[in-house]
Amino acid sequence: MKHISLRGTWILSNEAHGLSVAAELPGDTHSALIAAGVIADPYYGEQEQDALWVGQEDWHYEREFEVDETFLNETSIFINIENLDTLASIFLNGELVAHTQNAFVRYRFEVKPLLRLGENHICIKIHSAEQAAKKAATRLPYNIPHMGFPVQSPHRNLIRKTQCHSGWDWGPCLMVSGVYGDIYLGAVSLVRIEHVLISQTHSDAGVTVEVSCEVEAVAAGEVVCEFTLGEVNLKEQAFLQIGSNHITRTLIVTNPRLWWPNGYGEAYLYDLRVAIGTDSTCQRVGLRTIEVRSESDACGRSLEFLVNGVPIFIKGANWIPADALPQRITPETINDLLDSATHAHMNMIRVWGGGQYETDSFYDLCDQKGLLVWQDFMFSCALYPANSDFLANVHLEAEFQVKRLQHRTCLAIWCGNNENIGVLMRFKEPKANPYPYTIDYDRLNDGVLGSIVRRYDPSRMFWPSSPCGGPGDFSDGWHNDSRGDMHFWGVWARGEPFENYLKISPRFCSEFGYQSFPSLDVVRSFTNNDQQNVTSPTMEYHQRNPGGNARILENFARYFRFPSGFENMVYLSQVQQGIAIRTAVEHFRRLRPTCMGALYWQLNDVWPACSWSSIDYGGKWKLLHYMAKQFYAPLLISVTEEDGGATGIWISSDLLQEETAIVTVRLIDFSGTILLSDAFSVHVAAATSQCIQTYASSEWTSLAESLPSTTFLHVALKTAVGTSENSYFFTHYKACTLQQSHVVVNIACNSDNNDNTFVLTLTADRPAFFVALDVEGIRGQFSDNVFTLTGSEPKTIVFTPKTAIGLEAFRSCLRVYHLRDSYK
Ligand code: BMA
Repeated sequence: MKHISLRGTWILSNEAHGLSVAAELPGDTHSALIAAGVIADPYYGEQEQDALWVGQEDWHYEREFEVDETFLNETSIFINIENLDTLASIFLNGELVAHTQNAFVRYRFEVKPLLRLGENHICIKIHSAEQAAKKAATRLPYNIPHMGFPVQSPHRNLIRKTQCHSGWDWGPCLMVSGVYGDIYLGAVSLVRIEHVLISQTHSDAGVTVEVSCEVEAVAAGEVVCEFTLGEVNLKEQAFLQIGSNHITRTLIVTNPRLWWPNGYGEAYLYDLRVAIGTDSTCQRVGLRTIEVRSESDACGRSLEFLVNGVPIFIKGANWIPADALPQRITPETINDLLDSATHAHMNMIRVWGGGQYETDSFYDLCDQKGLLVWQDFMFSCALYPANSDFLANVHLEAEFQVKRLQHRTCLAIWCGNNENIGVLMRFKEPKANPYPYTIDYDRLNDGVLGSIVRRYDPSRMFWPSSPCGGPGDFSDGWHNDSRGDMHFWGVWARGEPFENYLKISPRFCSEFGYQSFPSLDVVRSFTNNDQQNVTSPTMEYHQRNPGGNARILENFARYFRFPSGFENMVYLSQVQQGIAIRTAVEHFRRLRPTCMGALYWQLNDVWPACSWSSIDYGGKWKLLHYMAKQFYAPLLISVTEEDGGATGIWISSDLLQEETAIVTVRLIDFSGTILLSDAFSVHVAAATSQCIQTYASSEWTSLAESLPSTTFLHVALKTAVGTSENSYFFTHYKACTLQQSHVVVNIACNSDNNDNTFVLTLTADRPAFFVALDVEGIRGQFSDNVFTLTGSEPKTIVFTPKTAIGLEAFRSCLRVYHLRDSYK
């Protein structure tokens, strides 16, 4: 296929404002206007307000390009545009090519008759999605509501664009437009490959891979088809008719190297090359089976993922777009975020339905890193129309995305939407008149999305909604934890205590979250000094969940002595967030196999803000992310109060083999005196959770007067393949008589291999809790963070900077926080 790229610099203009600026495509309007100095950075202060007008306007992108004779001589020339956002009219040399109305479709239009030799002109006129949505709302026979947010563009549910562009409870309202994917002209005289779909059948004889190609032929005739999968190769002739053709061939891989999710083995990928006539594609494909089990059982109805027949306890987080400005999303930012996910032992990412079907590089990286993907269709927190135009539009989108992603090794499940069953009964309109809304819901959900999955990807589960009880189950998944997947928001949204996580028993918890303030350097990126206070206008402006900052402070009062100063508030908010999510995850893991998954809300941020994320905007790990690395580790030791008041020591193992572990249990008072020390060896069964030891409360109370407020329990587990440590308090932190502890850090450059890492040795004269290290302004990661220094033994931590830095610069930026130090 011949190719003319239309990537590069275009002119972006707006007639009404007499504006004309240079703009990159792929790219978005707002990024171009920021670069040209027309609008200020909307992430700083409250400057988003000064950018709201941009989404209310129409914008034109245009440029010239050259076409030569050999290109023009081809039989068919088409324009390929991916992620054109959203309502646009494309003109070539002044002639209309087509109108578009869906940002999630790859458009390919024949343009040969409109092209000329030499210079050509292309113009993409983008109509304001915000204006179009308002207009569409006036034409509805009945109102179709959506959840609203503090700064928002209305009626986003009537337009097929990334729903969170219109504002969310963690994101700005930036109604961007532009083209975010590839844009080029392709020329062929025979065929172009539209899609390659695969199916795998595993047996003792090997893996049979059926490769099915959808091919568009511009001329009839014989072509050579070549299929190569690893070492297996097949070359044959095929006859093509003009128009759409399907070519299906079967390849058998004997002795396959299987693909495994992160933590279970290698994510091995084979190259699958398909060449048909003059067009060819290459995909990377892993050989594995994925089964989603949802079966009635004594507890209700399960939700469980099995890879290669092995039940996987799912550990992960919810993914939102990597940036509110699409132009800033690069393969590097995605790689960095997904690396952070795997380093915290995650094995699944949920691509949440209020965002976007992700870029090819996102799925490439998930395939490579062994990250399973829970893929929502892009519908969220709203009801949607089901008139024939809307359904036809959604049909195009779903068919394209299912065919595009079907071959992905990482793709584990298709899910119809985020929380739309829940909102069906929340809005006043469907409450008053449920029929049209319920029928509309089903027509779009099962009628279009479900049917398309069944047709083009029949081996994968279509899960109607998240949360839901399972296919065909319309019960209230929000409050019933016995079936399917659950979104548990009692602790954040209803202000319930963290202990309430221990009262639920989900089969699979696909959302639960707790907010924190962003890290100090991130706060400093969007505020001036005067605003660095948790109730300042800017800090409240960057909090989109009404009352969110107050909720964070409310729990300081519930659990902690009140922190002094802004820095300690930021620190404690991140510790508190980590404790909340850790409480839930430890419990969910102890519930295995009743519960088989935990995806916390949310991994990342679209802009610098107060939110539920574990990774700050820009990629810095919040303390929650370091704690996730601990609570998602394959071997986890945890402590809980058993029924009857005894203290139970638990080990949760995701390992597929048994291990022998040495467990130590120490009761230590806050001055550092060890009151009890137990060490024993235990047999840790594979892939299970077990209570390995209990202590009656009388055992403790005989050792210390006023035990709950003067002591803590430190537990540790050591095996040949890993370690885990935990500290357990008998009462709320604020009731504990913590003693001031002096933490000393010794820093050395790692001279071993000249790799510019720093080795920190920390000691403390008394126990110090939630010890957290921060280097403001320096990008990089600590090998561990947020830990207890018992006072008896030192701790060694390695810091790996992203870019080389000197010892003195590192030392001067290092700050050490711990709980007793957070208050006067
Ligand atoms: C969820 C999500 C999002 C939202 C989050 C926090 O349930 O699905 O819509 O951002 O809660 O409120």
